[in-house]
Amino acid sequence: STLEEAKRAAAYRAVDENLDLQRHRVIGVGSGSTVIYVAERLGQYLLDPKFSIFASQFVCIPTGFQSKELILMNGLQLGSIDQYPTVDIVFDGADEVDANLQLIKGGGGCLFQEKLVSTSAAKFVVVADYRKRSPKYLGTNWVKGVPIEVVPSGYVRVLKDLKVKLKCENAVLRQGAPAKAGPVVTDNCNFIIDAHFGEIEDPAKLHQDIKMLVGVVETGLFIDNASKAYFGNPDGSVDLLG
Ligand code: DER
Repeated sequence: STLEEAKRAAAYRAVDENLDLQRHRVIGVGSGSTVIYVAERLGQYLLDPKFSIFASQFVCIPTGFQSKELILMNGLQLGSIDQYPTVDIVFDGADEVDANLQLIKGGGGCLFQEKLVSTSAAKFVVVADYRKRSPKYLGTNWVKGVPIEVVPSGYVRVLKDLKVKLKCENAVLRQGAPAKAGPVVTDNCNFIIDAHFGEIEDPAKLHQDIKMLVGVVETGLFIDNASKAYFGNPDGSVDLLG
């Protein structure tokens, strides 16, 4: 489908233009459907005699279970963020990107490990399709709310504080149905709350306000973190931001 081609085009271009075979060794691999093509491309470097001498040095750091599977499926060497706390470059998807490269992430429920890796990386490159780009504010195209990872015992408290303290009228515990009865449980054994704030004019402030609530582990607002973003278009062309 053209959507998959758009994702592949963005991912391939992002890897080809940003991976420095001489300098990059510890490579973060994000989560979701676009980053599948990042892992695919990295695997191709491994199989290409021109590059394999460098690519065999790659250590790929996952951002969750699915990400780990991608690394292994593409024959790449798996490392952990505690073994490699400093990451050279990370490629990851996003749910929405605003004009200042601020992100909403967490649609796939992997935001904690994604943020742990992306903020441990010298360079964070976003790979996305055209649907993810918002001309102005976050909360414009992505209407599923800001994902928030919370400690299970604290989710009722966080829902109350979102409503009372942050005037959020619509915040819900993310359910696993139909795949699983009851709430989604993250790779870190936590819950996810999706909180709707409409258009977000000051994502940095909103992130801080949410982060301060008791029970919050991390928010899906990635502030001043991404250095550039590649958006794949249906015709196979790719737009670059940053
Ligand atoms: O949850 C996330 O932040 C993932 O990166 C995800 O949102 C990526 O979306 P995609 O499946 O459209 O690439």
